[in-house]
Amino acid sequence: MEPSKENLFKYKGFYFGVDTTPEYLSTLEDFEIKDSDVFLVTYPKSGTVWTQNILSLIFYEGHRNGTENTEIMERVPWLEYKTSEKDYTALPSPRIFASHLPYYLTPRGLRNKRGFIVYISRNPKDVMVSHYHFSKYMRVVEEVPDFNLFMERFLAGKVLASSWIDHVAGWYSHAEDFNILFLTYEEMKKDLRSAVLKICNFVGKKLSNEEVDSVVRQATFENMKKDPRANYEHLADDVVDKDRGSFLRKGTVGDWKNMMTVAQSERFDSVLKEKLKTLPIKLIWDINEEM
Ligand code: PPS
Repeated sequence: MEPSKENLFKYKGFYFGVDTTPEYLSTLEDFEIKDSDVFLVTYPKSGTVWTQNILSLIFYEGHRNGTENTEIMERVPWLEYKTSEKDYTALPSPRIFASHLPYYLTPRGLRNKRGFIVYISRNPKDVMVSHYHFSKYMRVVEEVPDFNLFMERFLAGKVLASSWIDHVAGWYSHAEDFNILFLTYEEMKKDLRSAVLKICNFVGKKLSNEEVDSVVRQATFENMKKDPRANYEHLADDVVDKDRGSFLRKGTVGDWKNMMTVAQSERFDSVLKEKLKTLPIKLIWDINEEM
């Protein structure tokens, strides 16, 4: 079953949501990169909003101390989903962008090691389950109510951002072309402070211990859930169905076990098994697992 054309279109072999256009995407190759630019890159449902919030807290004192009430989407806008009136060249430096792009569609400047890329990955069963729930909440994402069918779509890469394994393996295998920091959702969950410090060191941002504490405190799942900006509560009713979910849902490692049957999990493993061996990271499927 093919994805609905009302929700997704393919550009250079990769599925995009319909809130961008092939014309705009074709300009991104030449999108001018500044050395100070920071790009947060993820496969969907891997901790994007979480890390957008962290980057905003790291870079903006007014966010950290609550004196400014700017939407996180304003501070860390989407590269490939740009509404026409925004002028990205006019953003203050360092500019921070979020993106789901595969490595091969990124601006050429990034591939010349300019700017900073923070790439977050998450175990694909949790990614898939999170995406499945998200499709009920987000109106622009096609809802496939039958979970089995959704899983087959996910495994075939017929979802937003195409195949999970191609995305993650693509970025890892081309790491040498980029100035890139890899983190996982699971390590952020296990030790958020260390993850925040790694990001600060990578982007060269010096914060005091108290400032780091403040970032960490405001980036926990519980506190983000209470923060309307971090939970994206400004989204309009024609974009999201607030009766059927929220951006921050459970925020745990291993929630797939509550959704997938043993047979589904085995089917998932059998499709990805060989390709997973090529990844240079150990995937964490349960929070009690050794990292
Ligand atoms: S999107 O649509 O691609 O931008 O989604 P994304 O933000 O990448 O992923 C959403 C999942 O991330 C969880 N999340 C968090 N987990 C732990 N701690 C914090 N602070 C946090 N913030 C967001 C969010 O709950 C989604 O995961 P699930 O499993 O659905 O809860």
